[in-house]
Order: sequence, then structure tokens, then C-alpha cells
Amino acid sequence: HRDVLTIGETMVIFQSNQIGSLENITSVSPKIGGAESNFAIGLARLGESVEWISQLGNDSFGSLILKRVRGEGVYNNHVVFSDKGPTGLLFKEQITTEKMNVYYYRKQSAASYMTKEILNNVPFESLKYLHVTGITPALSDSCYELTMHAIRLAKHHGVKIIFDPNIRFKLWSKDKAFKVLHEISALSDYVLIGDEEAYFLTNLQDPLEMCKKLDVNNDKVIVLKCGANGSYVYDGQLSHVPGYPVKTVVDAVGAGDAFAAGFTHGLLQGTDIINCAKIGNAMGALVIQQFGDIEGLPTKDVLYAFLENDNETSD
Ligand code: KDG
Repeated sequence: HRDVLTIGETMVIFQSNQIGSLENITSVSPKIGGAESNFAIGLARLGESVEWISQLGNDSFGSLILKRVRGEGVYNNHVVFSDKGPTGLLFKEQITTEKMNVYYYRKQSAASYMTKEILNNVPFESLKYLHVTGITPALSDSCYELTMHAIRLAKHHGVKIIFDPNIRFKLWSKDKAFKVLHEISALSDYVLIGDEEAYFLTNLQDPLEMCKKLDVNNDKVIVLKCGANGSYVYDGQLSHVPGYPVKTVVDAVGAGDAFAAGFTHGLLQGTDIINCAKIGNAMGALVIQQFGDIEGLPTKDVLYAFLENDNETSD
């Protein structure tokens, strides 16, 4: 039995161990990352039952990913290995301590060939939440169809949908992103969105106005993530939830996924949405203080100690 399901591509990440162009570096550390598996690992470390579905290449990178995700206690028995394409890769280039470039090698990857059939035999009836990102529908037409099929199945079984747009302009055109992200957002119960993403989707800048516009049918919770400024929660009324100041941001990639995991953990624990956002803010603050998408994701004990001591780790 799993409470949460997420579907998406995970890549092997090669992160440079030195500052400077990848042209000059002499060593990299292989890690793994992908918005959906980052989210799943975040939840699993907090003790929640979560399944991640993906299609991996029939190669060493694919088995590296599966072993690591499995080692985190994430359910993975619907993951498929395929010969249609290789496992996707990503390189993180640490240009300066503050600036990082990200390069994808994921076109026609195994994951981009996922189809909706991958959901055959997945027990939606026992789920509580489906986590959807804007990355999976951007990978290919069949991945878009898969995403919409997952949403239909979730609706049919009364499973709540948590949507994180995770806009990646390297993966699709602005027009297509705009159309599809609005389509999915309208079908979701919780929209966890970055302030710049909300600006892209609404062309508005005021938090209340953005939230109102995104809540097209007056039926959802909108959470606006504002980095160091914390987040806003909107459920007809807007509340600000302060963030946790971090002295040194080491690697900001993965903050949104950590937020989503913390927020969903709060929902599963039955706490109110303001507290869910507070947990999300704390998760984001913890993850950006370490290199890698998932390395800084806390266990439950670490998270609750951080929440009790407020921002202990940033001193
Ligand atoms: O949210 C983190 C992701 O951006 C990273 O893990 C890579 O999944 C990724 C993507 O498609 O950008």
C-alpha cells in the first residue's frame, strides 16, 4: 500500500567537484536527480510510503538509479527498463560558488518513451495523493498523454492532485508550456508554484492576484514559493509563511522538490496548510545547504529538530 505516487525521469547527475568550466575540471561525482524521485526520496526519508514510476535505459546508469532510489525505501515495482533509449544524464557545472550551469543529455532518453501503459496495474484506488510535475509532460507527446492519463485515473479514484509546474524552458516552447501548465493546474487540488513561474503563467506580480488567477475554479490551494522570503498559502485567503534564512546557498537545485515533499508530509500527517508550508520552507532551507539534489533531504528527526530550533543549521 502506498499513499503517494509520482511519475518522472531520473538522471545520473555528474556534479563538478571544483569551481570552473567543465572544460577544466578533473573530477566529477555521480549523483542522481529528477524532480519526481527527489520528491519521493524526500517523503521516504520522512517515513512516508511513496511510489516512483519511471522508464530507465538498459544500461549501468539505469541500474545505478534504481539501486539508489530503492535504497531510499521508495516503492519502485512499476519501474521499467527499456532498450528504446539510454538513461538520461545531467551535468552540473559550478562556474562560481554562486553560479551553476545545468546541461541535459536526455533527448530521446528511455524515460521520454514512456507511455500511459506504464500505469497498467498501478493501484490508484489505494492512493491518497498523485504528485505531478510540469517536467514529465514536457518530455514527449506520449509522456504528456501519460501525465493526463494519471490525472484522469486520480480523479476517478478520488486521489488528490499535487502539482508543481517545475518549468523547464530547455524542454519545450513557452507557448506549449503555458498551455499545458494551465491545463494541469486547473485540474489540480494543490498547486505549489515558484513566484517566477506564477508570473509566467499569470503575468501578474501581486501574490494575492496571482493566486486568485491560478485558482480558476475556486477549488484549490495555491502555494506560492518565494525562496528566502518563504511562501504564501492561498485557500480563498492569503497567508504569508516566513522562510528560514540560510547563510550560504550551496546548491539551490532541488529546493522546490524538497518543499513539495515537506508540504505533502504535512498533508499526510493531517496538519493545516500553513504548517504544511512551514515544513516545506524548512525542507527547502535544509536541502540548499548541501551539494546535490537529494543529499540534504533530512530524516524526520533532523527535520523536527530543525523546526524546533528554527534555523539552527544556518549559524
Ligand atoms: O528540481 C530538480 C530538477 O530540476 C533536477 O533534478 C533535474 O529533473 C530535473 C529536470 O528535469 O530539470
